Amino acid sequence: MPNVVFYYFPVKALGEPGRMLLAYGGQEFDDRRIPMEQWPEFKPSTPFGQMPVLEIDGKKYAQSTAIARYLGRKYGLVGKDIEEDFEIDQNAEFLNDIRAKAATVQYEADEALKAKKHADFSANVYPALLTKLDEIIKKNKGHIALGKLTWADFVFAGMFDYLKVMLQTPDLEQKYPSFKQVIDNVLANPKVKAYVDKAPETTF
Ligand SMILES: N[C@@H](CCC(=O)N[C@@H](CS)C(=O)NCC(=O)O)C(=O)O
Repeated sequence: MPNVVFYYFPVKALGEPGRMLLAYGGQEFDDRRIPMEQWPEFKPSTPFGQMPVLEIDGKKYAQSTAIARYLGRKYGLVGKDIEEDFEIDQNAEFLNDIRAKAATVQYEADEALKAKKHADFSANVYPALLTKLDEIIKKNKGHIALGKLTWADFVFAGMFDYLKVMLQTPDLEQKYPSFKQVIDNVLANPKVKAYVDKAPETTF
């Protein structure tokens, strides 16, 4: 078995999809959670000055979506042809769009402006995006694409708590029960469930 190290901050956010996919693949890995105070020293050793980073036998792989797609290919969580793969990519990009929109609010430094932006996005931006996502998941019977388990389900399930924090909606799965279906479908895999059960508890 290759020597695998997964580097990320001590949170789920963009790191959890990769960790869950490694667990799905039955790949043992060193789950290296870099504390913020060690980050400045570690940062220059990463391909883009960012985490997550997946290291396999000394070779470093970066960008969370590329990592998820790579592991998805490795473990058969893909489509049967390039058209099906396109559907996974397209819907995974849509998840990234939602995350990116919410991040513009979450990382606004000015608290008053952040509150204003949140109110605006909650009224005018998030509802259409979340309704569209709900439709996609319902059409795909509890999955992000292709009506079956793919790596995009792991992207969603892994970053779900992060999304809830950024959307400031702790009851997101109550509002959209289909979202919970995706998470349940990922956790239905015993290896993923075992990883999640023993992983350090973090809020997002
Ligand atoms: N496009 C990148 C974004 C990665 C990213 O933004 N990582 C953040 C943590 S979520 C980071 O490393 N921040 C520290 C920094 O930029 O110094 C990906 O999807 O992996």
